[in-house]
Amino acid sequence: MRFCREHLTLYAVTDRACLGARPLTDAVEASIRGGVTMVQLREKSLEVTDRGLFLSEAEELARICHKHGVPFIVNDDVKVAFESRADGVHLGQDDTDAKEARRILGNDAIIGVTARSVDEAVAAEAAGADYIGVGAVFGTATKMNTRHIGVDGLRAITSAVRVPAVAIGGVNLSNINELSGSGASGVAVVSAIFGASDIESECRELRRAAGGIL
Ligand code: TZP
Ligand code: MG
Repeated sequence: MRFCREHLTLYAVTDRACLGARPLTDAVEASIRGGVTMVQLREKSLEVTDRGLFLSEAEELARICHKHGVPFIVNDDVKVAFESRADGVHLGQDDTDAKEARRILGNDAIIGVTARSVDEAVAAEAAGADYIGVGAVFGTATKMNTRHIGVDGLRAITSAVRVPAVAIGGVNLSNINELSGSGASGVAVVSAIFGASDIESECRELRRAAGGIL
């Protein structure tokens, strides 16, 4: 799928810990009905404990996303991204290098890289990243080992690179307006989406808010 910065407007990043007993596939379908523009499967425990289940989940989400024309990205694991026919992969600083991921997944793949500083963002752009995930912009309980860089840190990064950047970390309806003028092309959201009691309507409101500030 051809990537454009509008795909970053409202980027849903999954976390089954937020869902309770609700099936992941239902949650992702609800988020798509609510208007998310890209979906990432993030499975921090399954990727270690049960790669078979990680892969079958990825295949199922890829099917759902493709049915709706929404790009589907796998977190961390280039092989699962390749085997599930995902549109791309999202890589942290300790994951596979973006150049190696490009070699494996090909020129059409969407490759995102997390950056928490200007240096990391410039290096990711030079390595061929299609977009940069920047954060944590606000405080978050979803990811422990992250640094809180604030909206100023986000602005410094968006000013330093040409590739689009998506803000991640603690983004919700009450703080999304603070990202206005930050240069971000969108927001990547975990708990405010998958922890919501009505995922579809939460996404609809987030999408409206994101459209207003970006
Ligand atoms: N990377 C930086 S912060 C974060 C990730 C994956 C977690 C964001 O989760 P939430 O629930 O939207 O704060
Ligand atoms: Mg990672």
